[in-house]
Amino acid sequence: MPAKPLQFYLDAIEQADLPGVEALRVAWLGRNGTLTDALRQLASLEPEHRRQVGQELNRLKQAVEQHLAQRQQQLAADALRLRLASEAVDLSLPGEPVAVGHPHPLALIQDRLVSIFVAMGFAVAVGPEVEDDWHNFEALNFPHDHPARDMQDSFSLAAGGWLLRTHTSPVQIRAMQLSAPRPLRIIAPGRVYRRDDDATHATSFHQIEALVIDQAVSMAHLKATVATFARTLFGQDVPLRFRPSYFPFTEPSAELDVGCLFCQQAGCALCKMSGWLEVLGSGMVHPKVLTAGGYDPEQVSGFAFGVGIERLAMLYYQIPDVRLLLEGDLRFLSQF
Ligand code: 2NL
Repeated sequence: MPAKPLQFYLDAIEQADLPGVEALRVAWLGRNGTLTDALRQLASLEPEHRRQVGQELNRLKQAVEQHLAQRQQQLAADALRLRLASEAVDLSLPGEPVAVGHPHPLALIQDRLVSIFVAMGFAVAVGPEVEDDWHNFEALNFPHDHPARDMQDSFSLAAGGWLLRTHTSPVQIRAMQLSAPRPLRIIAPGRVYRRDDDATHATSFHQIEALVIDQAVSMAHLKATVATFARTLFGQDVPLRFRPSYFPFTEPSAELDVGCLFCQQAGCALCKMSGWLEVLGSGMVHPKVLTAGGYDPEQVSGFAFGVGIERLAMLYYQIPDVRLLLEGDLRFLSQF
């Protein structure tokens, strides 16, 4: 097929879009392109004729190649300019702020408590949330029909007599069994479960329990430890009160109150006009509990105490409703 005049090619190129330019290049200059063919057919011409036609064809080919390249470059530049215009980035605008997460107030308080006890030389112990009756109740001197078991109404699993731990004490029983007869100084932080659900009780909450076992551990050690803890958390001048109490796993037992942080003991709704807030329960480890943990109550003694983390967080941050700690509302949580 004879080549067309240059203008034919230029017109076609001028009309083409980006894929069109490539299609034209293939149609003219590809392996079976019309210009490629024409050049191939030079071979069948007579020599003097061939030279002249060859020159014209090659000039044509060069011109077509150059215009194809030009058009392609121009179309690509146009497309880029268009895209940049539609995706314009204004570098002077403030960036999209990245929402940075932070610890939950319960985690903040738990970390704070753990630090205080670690500074006093306690090690941190953890254990299973699914427990057996022996570790959760029996070893802690809860008799089978003792009303204390009702006080901690538990969630039992359908099979095998397992239950969700009602306190972190079973972690300490397990730690005692692992380390007896050596001295022990541990805290056990963690989630616990009870079948309580009213306005002030959740079915799941958090505790830290502490346990010290050694030769000649006394009530004086207990008082000094909980007083140091309360003063570190609430301030050196906070009023403290030690009050008799009862737990099946300690004898004697006592609770620690701090002077009401809200009314400076003048009397308010939070302290129910008493001037005092209950912070923790404690006592000297019952001999039967020492025995269950593998210790000889004739050789060693111990003290233990338990702190409710939700309750402490509410006191510390002056949070009026426990549900705020459980709902995950960012308007509340982002204040910490
Ligand atoms: C409370 C009271 C308490 C304990 C927890 C304990 C653990 C072992 C042995 C003896 Cl292994 N006692 N724990 C002792 C007294 C009180 O918790 O009101 N907690 C929120």
